[in-house]
Amino acid sequence: MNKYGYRFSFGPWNIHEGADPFGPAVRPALSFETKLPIYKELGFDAVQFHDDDAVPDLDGLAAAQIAARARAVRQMLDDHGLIAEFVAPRLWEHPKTIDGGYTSNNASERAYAIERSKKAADIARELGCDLMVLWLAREGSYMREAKDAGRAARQLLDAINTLLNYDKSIRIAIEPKPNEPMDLAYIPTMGHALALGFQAADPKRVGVLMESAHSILAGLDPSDEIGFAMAFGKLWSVHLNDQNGLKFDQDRSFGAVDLRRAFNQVRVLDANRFWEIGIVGLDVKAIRTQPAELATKHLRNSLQMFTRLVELVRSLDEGRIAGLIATRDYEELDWLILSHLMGR
Ligand code: 3MF
Ligand code: MG
Repeated sequence: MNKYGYRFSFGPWNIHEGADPFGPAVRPALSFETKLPIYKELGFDAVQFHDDDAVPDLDGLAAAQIAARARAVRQMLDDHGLIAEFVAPRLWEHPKTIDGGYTSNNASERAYAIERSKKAADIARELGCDLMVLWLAREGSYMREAKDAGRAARQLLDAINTLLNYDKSIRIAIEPKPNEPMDLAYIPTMGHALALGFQAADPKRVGVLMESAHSILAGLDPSDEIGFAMAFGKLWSVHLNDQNGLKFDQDRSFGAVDLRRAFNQVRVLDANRFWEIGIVGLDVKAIRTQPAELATKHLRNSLQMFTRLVELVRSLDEGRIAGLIATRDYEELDWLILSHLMGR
């Protein structure tokens, strides 16, 4: 926890080997055990999990084996003074998810996606957390005519209802993203995610996770996406990072591309007391050129950036801002914010 009461998290995938679609790994893989001590060293409090980050090869395991392995991971977390923030079913790597999970055109593949998600809920329970994140990676299309967007929306709702019914205490946070790996995803924005959640059988247990890069890729402003979700008490987690325009999902360090955009995300989180609601997740990746022994600085930078921006947010002259709004002097407001970010 930082001095302002915020807690921080990342996933084991955020310390990674640097492979990209055009080249192999450039850094050695670290085991989960090796990554764990790094959390506290860098000032983090919580771990985000894919189901198979916690229980590798879970497809071949029986329920009791999955539970036993998850309990062992819980013990490792306890030993390091860490908690689990959420578990996300990884529905985009298995051969049965090539055409999507819940919205696959094949019934047995859809059934696989549901069974796999139930296992993720079981793992979350064993890890002592009640939050499941659904990044709906392949729930979309490359070929408009191959799927049906309306049917897909109903299938996604059915899947969410099935999970809410399977585990009566799980909460689900949908993580929207407009593209990549799919050409077009069915739940591209906060608005789509919230609309789906409000239709659910138990809407109180469905919220959202906002990822900065995903909002930017959708052509939207992340702070407005945060504000929209928080207006309805629905922002339960964030993946703060940064993104240089409309290209591949970069997962750059928070604030590395657009400082003012990062500042505004922190400002709306802080105004809505996010520290009382959730954990600040940083879904950032070291750039491929970073040497292995220096490949956690993106996490340090992102956490420090958040804390420094909280300080800037709280030292803003809010009275002066209100005055400039009253006189509609938005150019002076522009200058006030820019001067503040530049330190004078
Ligand atoms: C993809 C993502 C994912 C999700 C993760 C947890 C690998 O763009 O952001 O990171 O955050 O699967 O939901
Ligand atoms: Mg993410």
